[in-house]
Amino acid sequence: MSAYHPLSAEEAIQLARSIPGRFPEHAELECREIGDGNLNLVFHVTAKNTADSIIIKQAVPYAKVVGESWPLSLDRARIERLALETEHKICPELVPEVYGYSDELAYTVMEDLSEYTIMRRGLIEGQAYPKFAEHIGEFLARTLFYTSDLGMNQQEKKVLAGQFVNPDLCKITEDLIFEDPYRKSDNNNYSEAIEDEAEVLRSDTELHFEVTLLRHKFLTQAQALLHGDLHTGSIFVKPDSTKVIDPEFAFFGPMGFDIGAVIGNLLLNYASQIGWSSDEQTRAAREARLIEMARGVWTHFESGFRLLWNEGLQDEMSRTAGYQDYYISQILKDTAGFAGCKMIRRIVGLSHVADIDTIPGDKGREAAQRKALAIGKSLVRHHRSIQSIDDIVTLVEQASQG
Ligand code: SR1
Ligand code: MG
Repeated sequence: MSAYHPLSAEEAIQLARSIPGRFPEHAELECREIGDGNLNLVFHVTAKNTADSIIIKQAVPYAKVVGESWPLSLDRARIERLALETEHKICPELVPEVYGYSDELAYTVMEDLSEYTIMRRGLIEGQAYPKFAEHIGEFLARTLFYTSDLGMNQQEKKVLAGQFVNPDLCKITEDLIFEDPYRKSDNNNYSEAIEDEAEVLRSDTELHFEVTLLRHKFLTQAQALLHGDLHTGSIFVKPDSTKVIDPEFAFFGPMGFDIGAVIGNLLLNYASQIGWSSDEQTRAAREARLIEMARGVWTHFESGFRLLWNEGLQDEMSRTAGYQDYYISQILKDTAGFAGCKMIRRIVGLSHVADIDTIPGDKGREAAQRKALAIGKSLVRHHRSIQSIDDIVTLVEQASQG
């Protein structure tokens, strides 16, 4: 019989106490459940008179956002923990440290990042993060290169990929991102005001063709270990530091899916700017900053990835002249397509983004939704012909002008 049960605050405190070296011996500990995501419990355990603290994240056997009618495997806690450990080894500065875990109770004890801000929140507040593109570009280049057939032994990669078989969470993505927005589904969620847009998404067969190509890549291309849900709610930021959290959707998939997730979410914030009541100048400055951030994510990824390739390539055949350029140009096309899919799902699908949903006025919110859809559709539609990051920027700017 499984010992699994959701932890109580008291159990979380006992657990915290059992982690060696985290709290002074007689510290008085307090615990709050602070999970506000879609899937898990998150306990914040703090010591009363010192700055010591930890996080305990525990999976529940269903999707919290929907309820017990949507069962989800607890194995995702093991996958998340293993992904955190793998990513932390590759990028120690950019991923929280794991202090302990139980696969049976589906929890992970990890570094507390309370002094950071969730990036989505920071962007909504108009904060600038000048180091973000460099940091996330490095995270993407290193994690994707070192878990691919380019950067690791190919037999070991197959064994590692076996530990990241993640059917339940991949199914969420397959349905919510690559299928539901293009058909009638009880999962979908959008206001009457954009019913015309939803109808276009359901009937546009040329768009369906492009989405199907991207969906097939997601289903079949085990290129590297992906974070799998790299939106701005999975990233903690400070002006000088970035930490990537929440890799429970991790699996071996196409690299562009992670890069596209970051860029798509920056572009969702870009699209939201029209709905927030800032003056023209502020809005234009924020939009320009977001475009430069999106551009920077790609350019830092690309330069980092090329450097790792040139210095650490494990695969002899990949030294073939022209192959590096070809490989990177394919990742760019995928990045654009996946970014577009991610934008579309956040407007008409089950799970939205606060950047747009919390816009106070109906008209401003609708304008932002339409803009996000226009950009998303354009990126999906044209992804196979994209040659450079400038092409992506041009598509975004054209789609924004209607
Ligand atoms: C049922 S889970 C909904 C969404 O939340 C996660 O963050 C993923 O993006 C997923 O698609
Ligand atoms: Mg998450």
